[in-house]
Amino acid sequence: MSSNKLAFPKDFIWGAATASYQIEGAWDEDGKGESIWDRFSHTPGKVENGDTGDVACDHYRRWRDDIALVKELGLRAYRFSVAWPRILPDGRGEVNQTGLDFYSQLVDALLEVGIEPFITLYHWDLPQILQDEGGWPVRGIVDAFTEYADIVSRALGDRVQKWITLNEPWVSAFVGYSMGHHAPGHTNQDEAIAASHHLLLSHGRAVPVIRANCPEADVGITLNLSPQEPASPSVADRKASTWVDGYINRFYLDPLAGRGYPQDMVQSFGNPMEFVQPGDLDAISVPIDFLGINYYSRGIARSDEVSEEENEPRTVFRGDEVTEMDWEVYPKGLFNILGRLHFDYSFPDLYITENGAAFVDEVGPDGQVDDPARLSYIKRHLAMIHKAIQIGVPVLGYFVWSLLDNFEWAYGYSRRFGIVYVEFQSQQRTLKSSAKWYRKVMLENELEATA
Ligand code: JJW
Repeated sequence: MSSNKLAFPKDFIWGAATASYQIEGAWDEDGKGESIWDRFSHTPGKVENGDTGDVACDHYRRWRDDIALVKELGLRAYRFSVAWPRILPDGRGEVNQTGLDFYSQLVDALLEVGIEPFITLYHWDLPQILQDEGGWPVRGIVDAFTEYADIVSRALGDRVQKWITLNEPWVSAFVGYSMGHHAPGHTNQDEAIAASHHLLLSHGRAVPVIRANCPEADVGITLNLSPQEPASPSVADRKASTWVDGYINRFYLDPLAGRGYPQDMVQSFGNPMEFVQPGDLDAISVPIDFLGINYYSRGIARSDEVSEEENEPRTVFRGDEVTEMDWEVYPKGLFNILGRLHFDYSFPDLYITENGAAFVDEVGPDGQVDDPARLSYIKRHLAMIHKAIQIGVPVLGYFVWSLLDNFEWAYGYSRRFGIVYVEFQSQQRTLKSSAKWYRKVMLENELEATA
């Protein structure tokens, strides 16, 4: 066993990420409007254990302590999202200044301690009132989002330079409108496809608005990307794999890269996509300054079709190391996807805007939380990023998901992704051993890799 040091570029941006609905709580305070996640989580049967984001990590009240924590950890950057219904309780129109002030103070406090804010404008908490008009499947949402992006970038653009329009539009569109596991809980694929287009168009329209309000801005979008492999070399399994890749990855990457919608997917969906209007594809492919990547795992696709070669191997080796989400730990997938984005798609600068893992944590008798599995997960993914940088992929930064244990959507509080443990009754925060280790990595700007 040899040990070597993997040094990162000297200006590499080390961070951690959160999202408004997952940490803030205060769901109806200070003039905030209802979001689709308030409505969804308040609907019995939608979220595990009946959990809601009503209180979450109580970050809306404890934000000063949480920034002190971020400072103590030695993070260079902090990625958080703005809750649209705090800013515009009616979705558009009247601005709730108290909501804007909350984020303005947060930004000031971060800058004061030398931490760079990365703002995500939309991380799934759509104002319910806009959903009542039809939500993302209806084109009117695009103007509402552009107005919202204008208001926030006007207010914070003098101090914030890193802007992410959307987080994981595939999850917003398909998990929310087609699978129904997320808000608003619909199960209509045509709605999801229309939602997807209006999400991308909203992104494209917001980019120049943010740039106009903040000439120094770097603007990007964050996608959940997951490389797909066929379960066997059979034609049927390879077709299945191409399909899932088209569904999760290409349906977003292609239009953003100026390639238009992938025709195999348009055909397979059987949706004429008549909501795509002249000029939309140009708007969507507006040049971005960076692409954000949320990476958790790969997928292994198999066809339901019974193949002719019945004795062929039906499942490629799937590592038996999985997280509490039952997602395979597969660091190499991150290397693969980074190479593809740079060498095939020629995307500009890349940030890993999320990577991390849920594991069951136990508080020891000494009050410590030892989480070697999470530490190892993060370490091996960082090693893959280092490897990608070595071959010329411009990865500028990395954000652990998440700073804090928080509300993991349909799983409620049952899945802990934090590098900081949260005891939700007392709201006490405890650095897990992964956080202490990460602090050292950031400080030294290098990773001790064992090979
Ligand atoms: C749901 C697929 C069947 C989050 C999903 C697919 C079908 C049960 C982590 N990323 O909390 C959720 N996360 O808010 C953003 N990444 O449905 C941030 N991907 O499900 C984190 C993927 C995800 C998902 C969740």
